[in-house]
Amino acid sequence: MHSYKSLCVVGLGYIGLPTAAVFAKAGLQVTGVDVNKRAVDTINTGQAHIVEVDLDGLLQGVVSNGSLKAQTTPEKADAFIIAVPTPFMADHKPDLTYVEAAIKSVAPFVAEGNLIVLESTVPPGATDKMVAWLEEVRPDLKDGCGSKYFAAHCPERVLPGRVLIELVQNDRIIGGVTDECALRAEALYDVFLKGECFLTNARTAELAKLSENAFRDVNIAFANELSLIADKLDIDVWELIRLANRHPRVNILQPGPGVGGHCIAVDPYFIVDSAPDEARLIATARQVNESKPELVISKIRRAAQKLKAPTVACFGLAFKADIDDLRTSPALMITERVARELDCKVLAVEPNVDELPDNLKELGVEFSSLANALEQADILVLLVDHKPFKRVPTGKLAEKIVIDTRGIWT
Ligand code: SAJ
Repeated sequence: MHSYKSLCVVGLGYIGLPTAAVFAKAGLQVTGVDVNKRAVDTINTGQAHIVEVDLDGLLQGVVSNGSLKAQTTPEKADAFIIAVPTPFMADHKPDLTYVEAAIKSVAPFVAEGNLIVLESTVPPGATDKMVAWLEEVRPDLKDGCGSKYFAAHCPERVLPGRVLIELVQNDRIIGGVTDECALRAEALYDVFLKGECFLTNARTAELAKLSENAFRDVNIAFANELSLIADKLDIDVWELIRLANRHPRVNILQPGPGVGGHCIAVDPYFIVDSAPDEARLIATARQVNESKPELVISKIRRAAQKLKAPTVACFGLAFKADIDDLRTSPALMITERVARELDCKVLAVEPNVDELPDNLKELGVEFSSLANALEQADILVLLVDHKPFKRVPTGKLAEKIVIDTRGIWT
């Protein structure tokens, strides 16, 4: 079996940094690369520039014993992992410019026998594109994938908040450009993986990752659509779902104010872009989920119009429960729109951050404690099911207008 001694990880974000640290802990000499100099400097002090459970402690150990170092440019290694963002463009088409820049930045350092793994979530065919970009700047490697060097797509599937556990425990799909590429990539992950590796080709691995997140998006859309139907028919959607889920083969997910995060609200569009005529259900699910924040705002607007100069309290800004990540969050977007568009005072409660983001500060939104918001506000809008909100006694909600998008106060 092939053995790796050194690894270069390009992209030190929510996936790249924990991955680099776990490989370093497993004994590889790891160089992490990021264009963000501040992130690199922070990592080199043994601290993470992102929040993830137990990551700081792990980093501290591998940086101080010299097995992980960060820098802004790549260097030679036995294997390379690319874990850069793959956002979409204005028309929802995947933007692979970071992948192209990453592979071109490592290209001068790729030597015979090296392995290159693409971990970023990408549309089908992107790993082949990565290989073509490499060979464009390294003509000496032309048509050499699978013999001179090796390339594979090994998508990550870890859940924010449980990254270090899931990185090691989850099964992994290994999509080789050739069969030999897949075997070489499997040998790399074997260094730390407790889950099983499943070998396939790169295109299947690419679509498998997208399918996982589209599966969840479609199922959340089903729950969100049920919430609209139940609203119209004056039925409590939470009770409805609880009851339906007593069936042994039914497991309806939870409705909410919309779908946030960097994956589930993005990845289905990559499938739609690859097969627009066929991906009808997946495209509709995106529409249903994207319409949800607007419906919540309408509800708040209708409630506010009934009162004179009301105070609206928004509970939760993160994109899901018990995390501090406010990026791509429907809760944050709803709070911002309410502050911008409605004639009311807005309080925001977010127990997982120390201060409000600038856009809310600029709009005059007041950062409030839970107790103060429950006391002061006329309209209570529950946007995220954080633990402290679940403990609010029902008495505190009496005589208030409650708009509960997560079903914990109804
Ligand atoms: N949500 C609901 N109702 C639900 C479940 C979730 O409205 O019943 C919302 C959440 O509030 C949040 C969004 O969906 O706004 C996404 O949250 P999530 O917990 O479902 O997923 P992420 O985005 O944190 O992580 C997902 C995971 N994918 C799957 O579970 C299939 C994770 O395993 C992936 O690694 C990650 O995307 C990724 O990086 O692709």
